[in-house]
Amino acid sequence: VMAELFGKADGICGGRGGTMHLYDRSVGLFGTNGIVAAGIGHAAGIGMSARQQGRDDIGVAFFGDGAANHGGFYEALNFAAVQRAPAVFISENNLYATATPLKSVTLNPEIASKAASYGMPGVAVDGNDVFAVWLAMKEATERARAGKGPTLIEAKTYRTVGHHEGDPVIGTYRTQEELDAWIKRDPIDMFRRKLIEDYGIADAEALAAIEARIETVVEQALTFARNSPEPDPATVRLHVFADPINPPAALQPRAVGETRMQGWLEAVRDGLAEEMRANPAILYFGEGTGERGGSFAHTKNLWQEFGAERMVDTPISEQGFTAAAVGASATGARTVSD
Ligand SMILES: Cc1ncc(C[n+]2csc(CCOP(=O)(O)OP(=O)(O)O)c2C)c(N)n1
Repeated sequence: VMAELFGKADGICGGRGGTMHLYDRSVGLFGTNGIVAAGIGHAAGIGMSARQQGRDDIGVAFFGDGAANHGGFYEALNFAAVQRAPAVFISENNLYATATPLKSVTLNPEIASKAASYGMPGVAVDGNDVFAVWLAMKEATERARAGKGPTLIEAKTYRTVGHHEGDPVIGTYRTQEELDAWIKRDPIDMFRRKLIEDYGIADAEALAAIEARIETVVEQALTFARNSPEPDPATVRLHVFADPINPPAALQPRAVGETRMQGWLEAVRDGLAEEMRANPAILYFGEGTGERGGSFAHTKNLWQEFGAERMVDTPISEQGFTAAAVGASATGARTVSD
């Protein structure tokens, strides 16, 4: 990760991602996202894809209070809820979207309460209390895995630094008093006190040893990143297009039965049916694709044949279900987004 932040060749994305597009499939990280709220729908699709493939993985999205005012949030939560997607949505409410106070951009700053609009549980927790967050996450995860659908968790917290390097910590939108009050509630200090004083399950010496170990790991990561080579300019076009573009196999017609003349809508439907029979990982997301079979009958009878879990009749939420399709396709499903 450190090498990635340095833009180096040994970074997890070869230096191409940086903080905005960190991606590491090996640990289940399906991308941080430069577009606020875009990852929320991905998590819905990641959960649906896992369910379809019989895995007990769930989709989890982290986002800010600012993202909770974005259309992507509303569309994704509604779609995830009605699909009972195995997913958890976590809004880290640090009170400000860059410099915009949450209470100045919504008359309902209680983010957890918005879950009720979609018929899913919304849980507000002290985001600086490690145990409270852990417990809320545990319950939400179990609920998702039990097939009961998604949960929205609002972790109430604060950012004690600027939004970005060079952002003044106080001044235009925050006061010194507010900052000081939150620094006193530093989550790591609170956790340390709880472990030592309340639960008596750690002592200061043991925690100091952990901290020293972390310092060493970070130092090693820095050295690794500094010594890593710059990406080779010759690879600049790598990952820009699929390689090869239009693989020949996909263009070869598969001979199935006799040739017959039909309208293109029927041909679309039959082509879809043929592919869906051959590949159980194909999911179809679209409006009106349920029992009725599509506005133009281009999915007629597919819902009856493949069931509602594969022929997903979506709300009118193109942003929500297209994002879900991206998440599902990144995790083993092949998704048609209509
Ligand atoms: C769709 C979109 N609009 C605007 C931006 C610019 N932008 C980047 S971060 C940010 C604030 C995000 O605030 P919040 O969602 O509360 O997350 P936080 O940074 O506090 O974790 C904005 C407006 C963006 N990246 N994407």
